[in-house]
Amino acid sequence: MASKAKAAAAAAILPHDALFLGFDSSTQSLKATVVDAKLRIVTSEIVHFDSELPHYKTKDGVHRDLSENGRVTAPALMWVEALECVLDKLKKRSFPFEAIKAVSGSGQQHGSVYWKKDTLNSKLQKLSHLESLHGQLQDAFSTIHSPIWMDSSTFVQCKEIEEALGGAVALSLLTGSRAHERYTGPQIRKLYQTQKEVYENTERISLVSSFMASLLVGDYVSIDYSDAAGMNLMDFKNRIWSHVALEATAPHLEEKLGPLAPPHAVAGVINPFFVERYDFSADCLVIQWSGDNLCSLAGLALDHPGDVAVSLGTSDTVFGITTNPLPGLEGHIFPNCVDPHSYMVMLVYKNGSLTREEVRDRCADGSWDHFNKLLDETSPLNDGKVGFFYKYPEILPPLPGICPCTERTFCLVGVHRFCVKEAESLDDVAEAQEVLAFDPSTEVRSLVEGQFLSMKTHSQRIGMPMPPKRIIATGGASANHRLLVLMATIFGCDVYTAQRTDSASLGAAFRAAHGWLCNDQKDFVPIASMFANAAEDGAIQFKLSAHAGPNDLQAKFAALAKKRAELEHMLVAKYGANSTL
Ligand code: XUL
Repeated sequence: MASKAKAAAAAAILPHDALFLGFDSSTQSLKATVVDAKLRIVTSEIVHFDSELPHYKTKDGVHRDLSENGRVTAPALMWVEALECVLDKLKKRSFPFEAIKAVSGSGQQHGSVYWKKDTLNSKLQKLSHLESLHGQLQDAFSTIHSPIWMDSSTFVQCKEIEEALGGAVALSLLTGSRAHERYTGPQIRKLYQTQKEVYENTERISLVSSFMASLLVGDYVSIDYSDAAGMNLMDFKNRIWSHVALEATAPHLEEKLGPLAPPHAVAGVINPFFVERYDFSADCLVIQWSGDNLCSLAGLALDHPGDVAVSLGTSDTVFGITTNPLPGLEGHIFPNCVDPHSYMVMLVYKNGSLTREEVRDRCADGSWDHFNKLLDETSPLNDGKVGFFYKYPEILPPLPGICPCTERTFCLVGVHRFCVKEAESLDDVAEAQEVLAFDPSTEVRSLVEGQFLSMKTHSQRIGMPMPPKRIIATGGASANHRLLVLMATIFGCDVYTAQRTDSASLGAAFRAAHGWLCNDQKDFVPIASMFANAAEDGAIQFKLSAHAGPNDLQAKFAALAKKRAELEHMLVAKYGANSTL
């Protein structure tokens, strides 16, 4: 080990008896995960909103407003009560709260909480341990309905904000993403336009992450600049609020948002409420909370540019670290929450496991074994047979049209199949004829190769180094080894697997330890040096599941990826002709 790295690792040693607590305030539950100084998981606990807090009457953790298309909210008070509930559960098990040196957390991204005027002085800074937290805060919000990431009711506001900023690309270049209906800026604008009195009566707007941190500190906690990139309000390169974006959103917004903070910073010490009730140590630090996807990046121990995670779940998600992000119409860019010099780029596909299951049911009698056999019957590259499977309207690529009557976007669904030849040039590919059907084995391979080829192309387009350094695969479908082999060949790197499903709360616990270290060293400490001191049986060990594969095959896949991208471009031009993209 070079002497600089040795010194960093030596500085990154956590006190041997310390514990670090990470929460994940997600859509359906609040989870707590505790790690020790060697980053081994000590314990975890969870509260499910629907079943354990039924009086909030949520379904899957949310309220769907039947009177307004696309409106999805959650009651902020439920998240407060969940915090008490999860801590009560740990207390019942005689958990040694006093050993916790620092706490941090992960929150579902984009959701916003509206604190009513005068709440800070009269309630939040005056918490009494003799009463419940949710009892004391039940009248703390100017609206009890917090819009969350599932909301898609702000189409109009997205267009207004994009127009005011010079278009979707300009907004993305400034804030890291084009306007998205779930993003907080468009949500705040809608609240300002449709419930002005609520907006006026709000003294502070928090994200779910900074809201939960505020409860622990008993004061308003800043929004961290990683989660802030999910708002369409922050100049993501300079990590400051963008005045043009603020003005295009709502008046006097900066004073309601408060200052931004680095994600590894100390937000404060834990409020006496938690010391009295649960026996936390009075000097336990609260480290800034951040967004769930960002915390997952930390939980999967991605710590260098070129590290990528691919989650094969209901929707497929790809995220990774880069120092050279390329904002555009696709994907999302956030400052990395464990490294001030790099960024996390993220792509979300709607056609993930449900689309794989649809092809399995149609071609393989509903059996994964049969699906795998069909995959084995065909060779890599599928003899040039390329497919695009959109069971659901896809985000990547977006294929939207604008409905002339409602002016709402609609997206095309369906399957598009093409045959291309190895010798063809990209111009020839643009002329390729669509075919109506493939045989079952060709269909199966064109689906899975297509999904990975698309991930590779779009990741590269948003600035991910290619090939990646390594991929950590997660999610249900990562149990299928054949998919991992294909992923390794197409991306051209080794693929590791992580079987744990709690990367967000685990990442929050790692971030608590990391924030504590940075504070202890009075300087930023690279998280990699903290990971270097983890135990062999710690939570950052992953299994090597598939090797990169032969170079010549990788090169052929790279050529096929280009041809597929050309076909995709053609589809967007054809079906997205009326769109504003
Ligand atoms: C990310 C997003 C979701 C939520 C889920 O942009 O909207 O992944 O963070 O909690």
